[in-house]
Amino acid sequence: MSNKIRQFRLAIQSSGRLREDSLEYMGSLGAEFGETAERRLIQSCQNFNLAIVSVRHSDIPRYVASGAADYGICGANVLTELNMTAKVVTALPFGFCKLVIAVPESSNMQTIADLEGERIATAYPGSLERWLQDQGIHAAIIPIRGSVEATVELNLADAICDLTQSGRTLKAHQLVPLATILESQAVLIQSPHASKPFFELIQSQLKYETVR
Ligand code: PRT
Repeated sequence: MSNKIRQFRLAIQSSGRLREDSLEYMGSLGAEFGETAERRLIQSCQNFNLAIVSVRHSDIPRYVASGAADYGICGANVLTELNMTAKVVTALPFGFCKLVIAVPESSNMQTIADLEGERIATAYPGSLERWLQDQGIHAAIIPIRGSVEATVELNLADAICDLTQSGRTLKAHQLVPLATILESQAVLIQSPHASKPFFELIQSQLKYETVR
């Protein structure tokens, strides 16, 4: 049997809004990565017994749940979308956004009840479906992978359900928020299979660093 200690793994977004903040956060804890080899999907940390696993944001909860990654950094909204619970180690100070229903500025839809029978385009069909059920509203969900804000102008939908942060994208498409489905920020999650709590791992690696 090998005595080699298995490297711990942290799953982060491979590219997109949360990647740089996730790397910066790990840097603030003392982790060093050197030159990021963008094509390397599993990259060893230079000074910690930790590898960064770069994957699609929406896949992070599954990697962590299965134990393929010990820890992960993702938006809380993706846990809601996948209807998954995870051990949240800590909430992180980035990735702040809201999942909202938005309608055209000129629309007659002014209350949640006005969504009855309408078509709502979204990249978050799971979250939307559960919210509509809770509200007792029957609406057609149009699943779209991206550029959701354009769907109303193109008459594919009557309203949208999408993430917003500054609100500028909604405004640019003459859309206004009608309801907030959830508020989100980045969270650090831990696998039920992880053999060490996240901060214990960080502490042990820092101690090792100082005696090395
Ligand atoms: O990696 P993968 O392709 O699976 O994920 P992804 O395409 O969802 O990645 P990405 O980078 O778009 O989003 C990753 C996560 O960042 C989201 O799930 C949220 O947790 C978080 N986040 C924070 C945001 C935003 N803010 C945000 N504003 N994600 C997306 N947006 C988009 C939104 O969809 C809209 O198109 O930004 C636009 C609106 O921004 P404002 O500032 O104009 O309101």
